[in-house]
Amino acid sequence: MWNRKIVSWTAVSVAFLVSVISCGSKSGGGEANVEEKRPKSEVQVPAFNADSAYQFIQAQADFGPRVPNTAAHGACGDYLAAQLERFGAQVYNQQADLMAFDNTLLKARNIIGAYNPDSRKRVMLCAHWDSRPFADYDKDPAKQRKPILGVNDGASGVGVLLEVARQLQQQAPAIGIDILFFDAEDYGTPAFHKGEYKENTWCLGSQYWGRVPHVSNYNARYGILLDMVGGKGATFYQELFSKRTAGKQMKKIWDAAHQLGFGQYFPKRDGTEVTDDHVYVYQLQKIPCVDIINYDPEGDTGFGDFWHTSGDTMEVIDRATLQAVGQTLLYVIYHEE
Ligand code: AHN
Ligand code: ZN
Repeated sequence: MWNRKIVSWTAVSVAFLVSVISCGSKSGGGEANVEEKRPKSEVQVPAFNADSAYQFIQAQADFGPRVPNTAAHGACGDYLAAQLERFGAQVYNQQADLMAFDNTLLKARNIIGAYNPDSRKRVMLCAHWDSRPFADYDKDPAKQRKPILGVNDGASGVGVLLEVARQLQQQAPAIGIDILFFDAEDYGTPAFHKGEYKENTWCLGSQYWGRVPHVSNYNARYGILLDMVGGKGATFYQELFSKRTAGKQMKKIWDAAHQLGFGQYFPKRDGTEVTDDHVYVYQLQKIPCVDIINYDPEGDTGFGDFWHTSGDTMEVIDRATLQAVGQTLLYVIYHEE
């Protein structure tokens, strides 16, 4: 009777001692920091939900064309800021009056959501949220001066990033993330314009942000821009300005896509050079930025038959493409340390 009690208490105290020792070797001493870093293979990457992204795209499309100086544009801007707020970001609204190619003054608004704002290790994710006031590549001349719905060209990138925001709230990555919705990207000089030529008429919102970032002394390791990332059978050939100025980051993204089985969407082949928001992020803030943009080597414009036409509607969107882009993005973000 007594013997058994002594034996069992001894067993308990030995077990306690072992646990103290093993705890001590984990959390104490100089090795702790080394041990706490998970090997990259063990990083848990959340699952991107393409249905959710699709709904965020539909919600934007439901406002109608989001052309600056219209009521739909204002309402959609409020919606986007509220969504970022709801998903736990610190939200900045940058209002600016920007001059268009035809001297129209655009009431523009960049919308920025910051996660882990105090971290100096940052990656910026961007997309433009405005839609084009003209369908200048429409086959029907009667439609060419009408605004487009901009579902792939505009809403797709924003929809993917809203789903990323939702994931960031549920599980924080090791770094800070800024989601930037640039305005007035797509108000560039239309094909039918006969007046005086003006430079830099595209990407007015990112040009403004490049001159006046949402916080002073802003910096990020690099950026990723999403443009037309929802089209069925989309191919993201390697855009050449990105390849030249952010080649290392581009390789990391394309390698991730291939590792995840999305290689057919991300050919490791040269596309063309595109004047897009990433150009101004790099030129004005010296932040390398990779443009993931649909490029169709067969088509007339290079961007797909829907591009700057009345056909840029929900019908061009395929959840499988959203999944490929969104999951690749999450993979890259959650592997940063
Ligand atoms: C030009 O056509 C000069 N740039 C294309 C940028 C763009 C427009 N992306 C979407 N719409
Ligand atoms: Zn466009």
